[in-house]
Amino acid sequence: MKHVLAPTLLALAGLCLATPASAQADFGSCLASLRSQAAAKGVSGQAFDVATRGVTPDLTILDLMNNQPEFKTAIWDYLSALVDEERVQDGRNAMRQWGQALAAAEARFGVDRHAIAGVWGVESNFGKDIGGRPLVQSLSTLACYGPRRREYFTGELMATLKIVQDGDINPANLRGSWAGAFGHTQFMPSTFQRLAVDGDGDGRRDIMASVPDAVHSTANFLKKAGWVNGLPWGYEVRLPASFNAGLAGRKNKKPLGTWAAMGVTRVDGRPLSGSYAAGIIIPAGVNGPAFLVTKNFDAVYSYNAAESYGLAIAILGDRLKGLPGIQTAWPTDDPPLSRAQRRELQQLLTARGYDVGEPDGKIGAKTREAIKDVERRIGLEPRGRPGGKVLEALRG
Ligand SMILES: [Ca+2]
Repeated sequence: MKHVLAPTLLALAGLCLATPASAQADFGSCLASLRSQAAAKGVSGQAFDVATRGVTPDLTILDLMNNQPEFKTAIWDYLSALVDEERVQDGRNAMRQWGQALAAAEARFGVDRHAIAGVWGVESNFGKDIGGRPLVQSLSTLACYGPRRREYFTGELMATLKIVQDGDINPANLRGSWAGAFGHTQFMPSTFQRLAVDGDGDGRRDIMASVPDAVHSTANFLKKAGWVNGLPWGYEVRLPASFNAGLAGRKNKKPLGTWAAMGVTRVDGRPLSGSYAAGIIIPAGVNGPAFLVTKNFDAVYSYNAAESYGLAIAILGDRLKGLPGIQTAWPTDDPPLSRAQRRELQQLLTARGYDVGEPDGKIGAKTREAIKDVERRIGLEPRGRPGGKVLEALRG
């Protein structure tokens, strides 16, 4: 739920911001207008005033939008940070610790606990990375100053105020990403309203403080998105040399027998058999890994409407089940880095005198600029990409 704004929408060149003092004055009149909209949505004036008391706009959010990387992240870079050994180990620990809650959610909604854990791990790193920005502040900033989609963020602000008014979550705890996704499941407030459920039986839905509430809510999301109990999400396949790439696509589902007749085989050597339909996706083209995907992949896909994202959850779930990760090599000669390797890269950059901030494995604007410098020196296009060649150069 984090990526509600496509990076292309965030190229906000020339965005003109008011000075802080006049922004503050504008913000006051913007809030007054939001207050009457809230009243029309059933949010009491008192609840609105309590939630917005002392709130100032957070203009750094608009800077964050501006600092999105300008090139599209390759799927292998995306996956190598989201599904690395560290996250698999953290996931095993989380599944052990919260085994009862996961089993209860699986039984209640008929959704595989590994898929639930996959979402949890990718969305919030099992609750360790839930975002620390006060939701009312972020969403009122975006509702008042957002360069696009102000109506959308106004709606999310209204949903947030309802959550506070209904007493599900202590407003002091209501923090999340700059775009307003929050909690272990990183639901947007309107998604919370539609789909969050009580998992621990205390009568409240609290995806911030209660892991059982979060995993039950995730299971409910996947169930409502069409998850079929007992159906695999899919698996990696090998395509025949003659495969027509035009047949690829999540939505182009065919019976397994049709694919088998074309010469598609499972990469693990098991037979392609089952009485369901599936599509084939080739995220990096016919020369990279290929996956056969069922309706359950669509359910995971709907969490964030991105193939790469759905694949991260699916593969993490597989790894947590004890299955191997992706077998086929990605079509690149510059291998992607895990988070541990990204931290090493940042430490090496620091040792060379670059200011990259804390080596946290997150590739922010400072790290990108430093990497661009190294890329130039070793004859690569300066893109700010944390890749194996840059790491090797710094090690040497
Ligand atoms: Ca609860």
